[in-house]
Amino acid sequence: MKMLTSSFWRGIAFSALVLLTISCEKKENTKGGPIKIVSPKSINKSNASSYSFGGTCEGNNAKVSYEIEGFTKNSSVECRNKAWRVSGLDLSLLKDGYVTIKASVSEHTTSAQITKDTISPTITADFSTPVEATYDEGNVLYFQLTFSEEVVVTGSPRLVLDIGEDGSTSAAYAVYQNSSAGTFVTFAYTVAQGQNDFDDIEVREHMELDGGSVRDAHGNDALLSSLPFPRALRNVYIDTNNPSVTGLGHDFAVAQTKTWSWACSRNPCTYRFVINTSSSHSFDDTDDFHPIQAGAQLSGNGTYYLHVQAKDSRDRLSSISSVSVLLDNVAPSLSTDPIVIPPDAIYYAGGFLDFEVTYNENVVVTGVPRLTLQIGENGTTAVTKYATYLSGSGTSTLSFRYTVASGDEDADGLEMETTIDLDSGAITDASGNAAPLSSLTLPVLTGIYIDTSRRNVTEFAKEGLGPILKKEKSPLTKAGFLEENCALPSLENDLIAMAMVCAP
Ligand SMILES: [Ca+2]
Ligand SMILES: [Ca+2]
Ligand SMILES: [Ca+2]
Ligand SMILES: [Ca+2]
Repeated sequence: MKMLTSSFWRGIAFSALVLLTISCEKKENTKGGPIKIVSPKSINKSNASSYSFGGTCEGNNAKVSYEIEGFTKNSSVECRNKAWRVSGLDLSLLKDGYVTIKASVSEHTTSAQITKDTISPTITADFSTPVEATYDEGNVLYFQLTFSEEVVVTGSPRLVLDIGEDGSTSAAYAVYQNSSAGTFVTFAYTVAQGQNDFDDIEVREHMELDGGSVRDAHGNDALLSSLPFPRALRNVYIDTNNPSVTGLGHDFAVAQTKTWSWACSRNPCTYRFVINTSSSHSFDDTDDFHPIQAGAQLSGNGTYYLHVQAKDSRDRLSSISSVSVLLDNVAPSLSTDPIVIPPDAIYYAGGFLDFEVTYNENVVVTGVPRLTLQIGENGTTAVTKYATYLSGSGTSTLSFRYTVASGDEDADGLEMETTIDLDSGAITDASGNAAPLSSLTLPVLTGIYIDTSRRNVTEFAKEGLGPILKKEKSPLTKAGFLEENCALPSLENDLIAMAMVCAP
């Protein structure tokens, strides 16, 4: 009996608990809450005209009312299977900015704030490209774009570079570098061995997404139209070859001294060099490299050679550059032969007295050096005149000329000095060593006469005896021509002046 009584009360208590439980569930189903809005997306350019959102609820068939701030067609949906969803709303007329969404079921309400952003990020005109330089294997070329607003990058968008000489380029990719969100997007390209470009690297006009994306925080794809980079990156080169010595060349001019300077096709380099008289040179492995970039040969005669080798920071060696120079520190000397003087003759007004001076090597003339003549009676009436430099610079023989002037008279033979008057000019060899000017070796000058007071063959010609003109410079004898009243025996040929007969 006791046991029956105990079982009875336990049965009553269990039934009450079941009834209570059923009663509570029924009450909450009717109310439909609590309600939530689950992770609403931003409203952006692509979803604004067909926007969907929703959340969780409890009451099946309960009426869930929603309200979007600024939207005029707010309505309600039913809670089904503990969820509610609003689809296909055209929110394109809402202003960009923060938007509040509210949802309610019976006395339960909830809200969420989202953003409407329909402006796509754009690429601005601000950018940076690699600094002007020559890049080696392992060097990194950085490119940076600036967007109009912060962007989120996924995957590995890339810029396409054309590397190589024009006409034989190959594509290379500067790939997006992970970076904190912001308006800057950086791309990097690491130079690989074997690549070279000595006529500017080029960048193609468009970025490749390569399966990635560039969007703002609200899901708007960035507008990736033309990049702001110049197509060719001026003075941006790639050189993965071994270094080479630059700045050297053979000298074709003779010099007294020579100072060479050199550089390297890339920086930094160190160098070793030697100057000798051999056209080729091999360095020993023990010859050290130094940062020195100049060497000099300050004396000597003959051909000297500079040999330079460079080493870059990766211990790659250049080939040996060898250049030469011809040094001359020996002054010219005068030929021991007498100078060449005008032929013995009588010279008239307008006639030329031509001289030649010869050195043992080629000389260079600047200005108008001259030979000093004395025209007139020796020791009394003689006056100084000059046979001036005429031609011959660059050769070993210089020509000088005096043109007989009206009034010149010298009946006892020409005289001249044994020193060349530079008259502010210069005579040197090709390297600048001054040529000697004094101690000219003179031949005998006493057969050279000047007579401008008497009729000469030119004047005869003016009188109509044309053919005689050709013999103006004929070596007429002094005795034959100083006489008055010369007669012309015939006009048959140009030797007529030689045959001219003068009256006693
Ligand atoms: Ca935006
Ligand atoms: Ca190129
Ligand atoms: Ca010389
Ligand atoms: Ca004289």
